Amino acid sequence: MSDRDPRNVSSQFVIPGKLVDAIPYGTGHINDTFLVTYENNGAPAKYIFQRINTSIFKQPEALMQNFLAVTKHIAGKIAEEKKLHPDTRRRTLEVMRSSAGEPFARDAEGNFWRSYVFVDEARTFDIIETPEQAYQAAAAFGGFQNDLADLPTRLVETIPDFHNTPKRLEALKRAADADVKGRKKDVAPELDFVFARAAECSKLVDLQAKGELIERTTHNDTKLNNVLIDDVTGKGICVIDLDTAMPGLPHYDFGDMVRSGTNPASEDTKELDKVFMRFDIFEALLRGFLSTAGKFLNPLEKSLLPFAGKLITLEIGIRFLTDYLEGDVYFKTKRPEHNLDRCRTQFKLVKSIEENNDAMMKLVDSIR
Ligand code: ADP
Ligand code: GN1
Ligand code: MG
Repeated sequence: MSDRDPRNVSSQFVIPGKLVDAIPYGTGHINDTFLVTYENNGAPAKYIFQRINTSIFKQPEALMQNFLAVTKHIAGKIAEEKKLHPDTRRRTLEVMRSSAGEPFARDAEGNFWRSYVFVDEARTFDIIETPEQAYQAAAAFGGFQNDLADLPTRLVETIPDFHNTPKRLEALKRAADADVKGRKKDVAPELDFVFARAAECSKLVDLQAKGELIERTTHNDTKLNNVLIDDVTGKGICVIDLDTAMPGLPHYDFGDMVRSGTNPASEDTKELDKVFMRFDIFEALLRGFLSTAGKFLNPLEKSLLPFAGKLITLEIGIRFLTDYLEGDVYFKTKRPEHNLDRCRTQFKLVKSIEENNDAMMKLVDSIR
């Protein structure tokens, strides 16, 4: 058995029945995810098991406390809204406990594992196919922020400065100066692309420092495959991947939706001519997000949503480029140039977003 096998830890969770199958699942870049099937009284029951990447998430216990705070608060909202129908248990993640009562368990190698109930009859999309899917996913992420607007506690920052773009830029400069893998010579155009936009990197954090933008509880990893879309209703039923739920700006979430949702090609394609911003998807994301988050966003926050798409796309591109220069130590990769390919798609998308700036601003102004 590999040291990354949920069978090494499953007996520590209080889960009825017997484990009958465990397969790797999903396309995430950080944790190891498995779909695990149990048999309970002759009926199958599915769970997700995840090995938390503790070289990235250095405080897994605190992270799981965030996880519980978020899921309990959302469950409370669902009950409050009297939306108690058969779907209630599908609308937020239900964390399984260990026999010690913890929301995680450790295997013999010290790996941190968690488990939650698999939400059936729903799926995620790595590439958004229709404006309707975009609308529903964005409405779910906006609803997530809205539900957490009155969370009584400030969540722990599981990765400090996660969306601090100027700090990401500094990290890129350090990686380029150190050039530990001798890769800098291959990325001159990409470095020029970033440095030509350096002044814009601090726009949001500067406004926050001046008190003009307000910290909220945000998800911070709103890749559109982090919301489950119901097979029957087509609605965004459950927001998942809560590792980075923590204090942030609403723009980080909207920006990452634009980054991950508007591009019709994959994040790591080499066919850059296929990468661009689909305006109809942008519009659907904006309308969907405002349908639920519009309740609490002030006019300044709203007006900065188009900029957020550009900034977060640039930021993730900077992170891929940094990881390429550092020798692929952060994101999972499958080929030597994987991070560079990812960086290039992000920068191509940034260009396309820039070209659409006027139309995006006009649209956001027109939505009341
Ligand atoms: P990662 O950090 O690796 O992205 P996620 O938590 O996003 O991990 O899970 C990976 C994939 O597993 C998701 O994109 C989704 O398709 C699926 N998934 C995760 N949790 C559930 C769940 N509770 N029910 C159904 N599918 C899930
Ligand atoms: C990572 O874990 P996953 O694959 O959902 C990363 C995000 C990036 C994304 C790029 C904790 O997300 O910040 O936007 O890859 N998560 C972390 O695809 O760094
Ligand atoms: Mg994910």
